Amino acid sequence: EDGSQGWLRYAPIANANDYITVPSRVVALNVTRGSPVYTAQQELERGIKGIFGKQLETNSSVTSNSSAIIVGTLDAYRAAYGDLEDVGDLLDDGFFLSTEGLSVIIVGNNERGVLYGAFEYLSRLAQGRFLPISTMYNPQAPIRWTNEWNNLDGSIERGYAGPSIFFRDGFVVDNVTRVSGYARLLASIRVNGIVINNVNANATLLNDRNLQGLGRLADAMRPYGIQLGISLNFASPQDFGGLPSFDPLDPKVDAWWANITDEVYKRVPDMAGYLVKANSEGQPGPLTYNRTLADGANMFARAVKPHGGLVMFRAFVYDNHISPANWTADRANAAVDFFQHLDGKFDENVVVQIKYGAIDFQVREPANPLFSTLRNTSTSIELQITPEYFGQNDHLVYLGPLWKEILETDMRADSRPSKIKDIVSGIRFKRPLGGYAGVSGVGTNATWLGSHLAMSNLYAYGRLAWDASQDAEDVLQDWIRLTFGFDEQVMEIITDMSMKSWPAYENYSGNLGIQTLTDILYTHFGPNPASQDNNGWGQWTRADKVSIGMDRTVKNGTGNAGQYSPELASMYENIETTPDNLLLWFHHVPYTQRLKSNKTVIQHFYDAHYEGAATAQKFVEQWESLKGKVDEERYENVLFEQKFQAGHALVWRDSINQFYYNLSEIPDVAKRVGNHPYRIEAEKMSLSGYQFCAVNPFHTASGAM
Ligand code: BDP
Repeated sequence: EDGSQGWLRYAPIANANDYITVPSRVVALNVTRGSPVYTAQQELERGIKGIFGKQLETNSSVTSNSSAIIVGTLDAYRAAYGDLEDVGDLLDDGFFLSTEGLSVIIVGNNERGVLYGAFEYLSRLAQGRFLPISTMYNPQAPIRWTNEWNNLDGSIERGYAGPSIFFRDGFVVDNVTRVSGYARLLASIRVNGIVINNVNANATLLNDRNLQGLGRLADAMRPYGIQLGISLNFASPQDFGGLPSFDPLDPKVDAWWANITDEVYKRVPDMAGYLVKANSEGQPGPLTYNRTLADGANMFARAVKPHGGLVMFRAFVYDNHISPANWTADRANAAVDFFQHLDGKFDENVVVQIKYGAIDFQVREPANPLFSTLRNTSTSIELQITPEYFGQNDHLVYLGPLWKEILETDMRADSRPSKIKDIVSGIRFKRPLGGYAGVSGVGTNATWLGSHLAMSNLYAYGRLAWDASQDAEDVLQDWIRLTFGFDEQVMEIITDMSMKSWPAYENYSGNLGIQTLTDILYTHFGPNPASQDNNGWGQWTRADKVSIGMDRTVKNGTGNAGQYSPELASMYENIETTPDNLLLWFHHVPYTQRLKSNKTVIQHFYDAHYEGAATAQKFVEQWESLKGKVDEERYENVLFEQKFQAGHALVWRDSINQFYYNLSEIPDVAKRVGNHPYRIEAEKMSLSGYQFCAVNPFHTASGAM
């Protein structure tokens, strides 16, 4: 069990044949190799073989008194067998699955839907869900993509699972086996697009050899109904094309993009579209020429339009040289400041892709106010599967509950129900497009993400992108059953650990909306609260001797609260009505400020850090209770990670508490902070072969005072 099959293990179910009789034959209504319907047939053979030990017959047709698993598009089904009742209105990618009759019927509105239906059927069987059903499944949004921040040299920005599966040494890889394997996993959770390269894009992706390579990658994904997309560097016409400018309103630049886009589509006729990060963190963009972001986005939109492509234009636009001395500057305002006046000015095939929070994938952020600001522009939400700010897979953090909380947030636009999930599906503002982007981080590590338990995040991402109304714990439990089997204790323990993991991580990292408090300048790993101020990136805590938090009120602060709809704005404007977990996001308060729990802010910091770290210690014992119930390979691997997390949670706890104790000089009422009788300080040990060196940040070191 090296994790390479993810949740598609198709482990045998003891006596499965006693519970259900699956048909002995599969009839695919398209047997062209490489078509998703053909893939569905292959997957059914593989799955039924694994779960039931039974080899399906293929290449036969069905007669009225024999049973089969029939897979095909609705049109193909009707042509072969006449009408099918009860199907309902299938949308693109939707499907109908019926296991109630003699035959199992899996029909999709398109071929991709057929494949999704086959995976759904297999997932039910693999989970022992044998009760007959006839159900229609439709997606909530058309765009369900991953974003892979892969560099051409094979490294992955914010990836923690080894080198890229797409690129090596400047070029697309030759061997695409792993890419097919990834496409298979993603198709099973109904993801339909992969943007393969980093948003900090390198224009040499567009050279001839790489364009050929893109064709190869798209060919590997197509049997799984997954379309390829690419990230572009805005300055490509100049840096790569040799033009004197990259001004989006320069006709020569426009022509250059039209031409290179034609070249891309020659190799990848069904390319999904472009993803663009512009004028952000040093990346080039239209503002260089005093053009608007819409001018920039629409230039790409014109180029892909004849080919049916989309432009995902990122709202993550900000200047990373913000003056920390400027108390009214606020990076959280940037998205609305840059995009509000452009609402309605984007071409119809442009989607503005918005990170879930106003800053950057932090442990706790209010939903990005841009979601309710853009009414005449299609939008999508960007979630991060790769846990950049969440312990980078050395800590267990199941993100399903965080994503759910954001997706269920009601933005109250025009005082009407306006949940984020209904905004990005296009329903709330009646937009034709919308959806999800998940920043993945998959690499060549056998486990895909670098950790067995982290795969629940990839799984949950696909499931929620298809239907955000699903419960994060239910989704998790499906994943556990598929990944670890049916043992009740395994189910109970992994559920408990996973569901406690985000609150635990929040407790021992940054509380009350102060942000994650990681090292902010580069690694984003481990505690470094001091780095959160006096940097140009605008992730600030404004902590001093007596007070902490960003004042984002309209009355005295940066005005960020006012970017929300009036109901939310007035809630965030007042300390009394701001939820405790966002208090320091919106307000600058004394450490002695009382919370709704009646604790002071500083005492809450101390207590939460002890609680969170204690939960992480317990994860080790909990996991150890599964010895013998989980195969040795995964058991040892996860145990190693949990021990690391337990230790690192203590480092987090002590450094954050010590840091704010040093700053505020307010003692912990429980007298724990600064007092570590159990600890053996390195300075007190006699070790041979070691030498002293300064640790940065100092408060993560032993004996730091
Ligand atoms: C930040 C990452 C950085 C990305 C950036 C982005 O640290 O590596 O390039 O987001 O989303 O969180 O563009």
